[in-house]
Amino acid sequence: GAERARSRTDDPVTAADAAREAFAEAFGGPPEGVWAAPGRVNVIGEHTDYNDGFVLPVALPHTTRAAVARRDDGLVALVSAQHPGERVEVSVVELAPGRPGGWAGYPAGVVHALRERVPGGVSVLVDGDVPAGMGLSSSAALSCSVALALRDLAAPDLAVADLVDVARRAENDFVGAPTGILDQSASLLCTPGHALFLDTRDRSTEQVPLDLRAAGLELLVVDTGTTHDHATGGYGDRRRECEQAAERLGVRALRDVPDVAALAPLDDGTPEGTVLLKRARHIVTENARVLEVVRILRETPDPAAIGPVLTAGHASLRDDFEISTVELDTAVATAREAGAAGARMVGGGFGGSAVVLVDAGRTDDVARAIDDRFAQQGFPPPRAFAVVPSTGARRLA
Ligand code: GAF
Repeated sequence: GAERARSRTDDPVTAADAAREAFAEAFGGPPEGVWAAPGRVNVIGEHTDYNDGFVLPVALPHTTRAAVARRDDGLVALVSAQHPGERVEVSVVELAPGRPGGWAGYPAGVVHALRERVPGGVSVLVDGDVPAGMGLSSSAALSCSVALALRDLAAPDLAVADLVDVARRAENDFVGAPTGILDQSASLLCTPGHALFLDTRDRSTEQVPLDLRAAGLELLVVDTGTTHDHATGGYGDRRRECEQAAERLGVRALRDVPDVAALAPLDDGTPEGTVLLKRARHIVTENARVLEVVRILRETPDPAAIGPVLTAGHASLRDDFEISTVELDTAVATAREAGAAGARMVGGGFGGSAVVLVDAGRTDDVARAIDDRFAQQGFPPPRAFAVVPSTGARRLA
């Protein structure tokens, strides 16, 4: 059945205390503060961010906490409660893309991006409960918690919105994952009870009310247990295909394509042209779906009406963008058959989670139907939990 999102983050005081204690144990003294940044689930607008398009994420209740203190010996010392025994120490001046790698690359990349502000170095303890590799943006939660900490401690002139680029540079240039700004924007800028409507071209935002509980709805995240890694493989391929399609169409970005009819020049009869047409068609229709969902949420008190748009988004990711998996397709189809209002895969694709919009009274039925179908198909058991649009990055203590 559906397990509620219950974690230490439900109690910020406990979460902050745990991080502070773990910091003291690792570094022999108290941190200067504790910060938290959430993972995200995108309501709609997938792979549009690096095409200058629209996105509509909500923050998860799950966060990464960073306990941080400045040092004066020029070292960056990194410890993670999720990777016990892997203490990383490197001097600020020796930080370079890929060094350190692994989980430490995200906080180290943030320190690298702000290295002039922290020449004496920092000690960082991170602790979190955003499921990793599930399309829920655990990496942005990690980098944004550290970015906000360094801003508060050493770069007060930076606005929170400026940290989107700090965290993105950590991911793109240091870790080497060619992502857009969806995840960092969601983690830093989301507010409780709202979805964040973001135009990734001009960075304008609107907080769109999304009170699921009042509408008797639940947003169920179904983690299929299949992982992805955006630093390798398909994600970068899709990004290049989108750039090629924009170039062939003579537009700055696929955002500038007004409608599907304008994609006709891509259809030159070659297999390559057919692929580019499909990739670009996903982006053009997905941008339209974001605008449609925002319109519905602004106009109707019944968010269930966005369900069919979410399901259409899944079909587009599956058939045109070709980044779904058999597990994700199965979760989405089963949710629909069990009476969900809508369902789609979320995040970068090639694994990860699906999101299901469902009447609160049906959540358990839907979760059970997915469990049963996965068992029948011989897939590993999925993990389902309900989420509410939660708070963006903040200082806890
Ligand atoms: C990943 C990336 F990090 C985001 O920038 C975005 O492109 C997303 O995949 C797909 O919408 O999470």
